[in-house]
Amino acid sequence: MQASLGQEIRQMSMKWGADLVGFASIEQFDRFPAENRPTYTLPSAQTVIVIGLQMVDPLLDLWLHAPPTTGAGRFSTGRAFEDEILRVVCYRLALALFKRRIEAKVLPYGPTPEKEHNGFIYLKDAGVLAGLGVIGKNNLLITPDFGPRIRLRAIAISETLPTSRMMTDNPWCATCERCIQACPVNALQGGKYNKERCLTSPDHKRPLSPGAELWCTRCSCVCPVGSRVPCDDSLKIQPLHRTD
Ligand code: B12
Ligand code: SF4
Ligand code: SF4
Repeated sequence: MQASLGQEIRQMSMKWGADLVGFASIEQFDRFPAENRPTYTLPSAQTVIVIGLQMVDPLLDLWLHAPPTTGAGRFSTGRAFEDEILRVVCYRLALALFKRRIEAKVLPYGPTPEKEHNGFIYLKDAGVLAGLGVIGKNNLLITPDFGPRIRLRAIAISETLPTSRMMTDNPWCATCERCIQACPVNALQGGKYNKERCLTSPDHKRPLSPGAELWCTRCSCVCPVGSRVPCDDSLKIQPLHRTD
């Protein structure tokens, strides 16, 4: 096992902008469907590196779309500043490893309208397995330093590295219900996340311009864990128009 390579990967990732880095072994992903395992993208995968970026401002969580000249492209190329930073960190890392003849693949972010099964992995779960934190009552990965205000991305590599220790306790949620109370559509009631309800939130897809919109962040904004940076997702600027 290459402890020094793990440390080097951590240092490189942090230098390029990552706030959290964790390592999970490939066997830990056996619990997921085959099309949601890292081996779908990299059959020789041995270790999964999970990279986290602190969400410092809800506006950086902005989703940008192709110019709305045609209906077709509009929702197919969504990307946000934070995800772009994460992508750059991951691709730089993959390139650095490739130069050392280590196979490395940045794992797909999520299903696309064109391809439901594209090998995307469950990033929150990967974050838990890589020791970054635990799943909170808000159904998000909460981390000691940043709470749930962290976005994630992962790389699979063909090298076996020492794995991070998983957090077994959640010391925060037992006496707290802030996220449950803050949800505008009661999607977190009863201790179970209700995706259908969540999707009806009036705070999802708030348009700021014809090509940019914001998603609801209430259940992460209100979480007291690691809230060193104040989080306020009430926009001071008025949306230009609504498209729906
Ligand atoms: C599709 C999607 C959505 C959909 C549906 C979400 C869903 N959960 O079904 C919609 C659009 C509604 C959505 C909303 C949001 N999302 Co979203 N979403 C995704 C995406 C692309 C896939 C998620 C998925 O399908 N997961 C699989 C399902 C089965 O997971 P699940 O229902 O949440 O249940 C799992 C956990 O509860 C877990 N679990 C519970 N306890 C434990 C314990 C252990 C030990 C383990 C291992 C696992 C575990 O097990 C369940 C099954 O695996 C991911 C990116 C990715 N590739 O992971 C981002 C992602 C989950 N979203 C994210 C965010 C931030 C949001 C929003 C805040 C909106 C926003 N501003 O971006 C809201 C939050 C809603 C909420 N409270 O969960 C972040 C979460 C970051 C974090 N800190 O957790 C992710 C990881 C994107 C990213 N790049 O960082 N999302
Ligand atoms: S993202 Fe918004 S609607 Fe969805 S669970 Fe969180 S607070 Fe509720
Ligand atoms: S707001 Fe409270 S209950 Fe919700 S995830 Fe954070 S600590 Fe847990």
